[in-house]
Amino acid sequence: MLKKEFRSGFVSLVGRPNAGKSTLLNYMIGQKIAITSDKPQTTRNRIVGVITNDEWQMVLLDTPGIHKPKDKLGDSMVKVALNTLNEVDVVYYLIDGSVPFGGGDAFIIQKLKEVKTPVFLLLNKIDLLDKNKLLPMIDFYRAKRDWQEIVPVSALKGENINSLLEATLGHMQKGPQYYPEDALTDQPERVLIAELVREKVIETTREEIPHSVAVIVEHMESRTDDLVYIGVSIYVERDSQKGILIGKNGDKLKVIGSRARLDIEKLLGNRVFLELWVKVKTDWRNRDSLLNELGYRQK
Ligand SMILES: Nc1nc2c(ncn2[C@@H]2O[C@H](COP(=O)(O)OP(=O)(O)OP(=O)(O)O)[C@@H](O)[C@H]2O)c(=O)[nH]1
Ligand SMILES: [Mg+2]
Repeated sequence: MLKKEFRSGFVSLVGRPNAGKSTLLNYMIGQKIAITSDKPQTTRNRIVGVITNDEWQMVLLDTPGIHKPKDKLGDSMVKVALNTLNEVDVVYYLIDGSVPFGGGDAFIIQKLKEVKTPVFLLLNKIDLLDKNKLLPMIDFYRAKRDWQEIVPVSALKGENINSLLEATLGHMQKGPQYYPEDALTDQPERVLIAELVREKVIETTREEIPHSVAVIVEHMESRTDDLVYIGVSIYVERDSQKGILIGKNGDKLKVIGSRARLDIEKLLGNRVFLELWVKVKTDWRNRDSLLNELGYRQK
């Protein structure tokens, strides 16, 4: 029997902050490779997720939420997202179906009108919706643009993701296997670890702090066969934020550390000794050299 020709392609996930892009990426990959949170602007970089089988490979690109930038980090995040639109075979434009249409989505739809790539409109979070609202909502969005597909989904519950995959496969062309068959992501282990720490900081803080935090793994070494030592710096922008993050008697930092350690141990399959330092880097979100050092793309 003749083997079918191998197919492959790229899909970019774009949308406003909090639409559920990273949740969808994790669901489709079957593992947590992107951190998620209920606070906007969680993802700061393009994150590759790979699905491979004998017949095809799909490379998904999770991107930062498109928003009105207030600093250089924000500029870079929005550019990262918009730059993917013309590089891929399919764009998934995720809408949070549980919040009203607003200027942010009007801006993205305008941008999408300028690209030739097929765009799937994904109405996400349908688990939160009254089913009677779905059809009128689909009609509302149908009038906004000529979408390749409109797919209601729940990234959190995994609803309708199989039909989404089927529809997407129709756009994969004959092509190479871009990543090894066992690759799930392009992120190095140290980045995954730093991101898990950042996720716990976002989870346990409010207002400006989640946006003011950057995390770097400084040291990582095996101390014994089953114990890895990991030293991590958490950067904030002001002394007052450092105080909040450490908390009374170091309590807050302890919570962050123990939650992060559990996730990191799961990731590495090893016991972990995690040491966290909080440091101040004034206004790092507007300083090119620091943005580069912290791994946030500048284009
Ligand atoms: N109920 C429900 N919640 C969802 C769904 N998808 C995502 N969420 C929640 O929405 C919040 C935002 O999800 P993320 O995946 O971090 O959103 P994002 O689009 O990656 O956000 P940014 O990285 O900030 O652009 C999280 O609290 C998720 O648990 C869904 O289908 N249903
Ligand atoms: Mg995200």
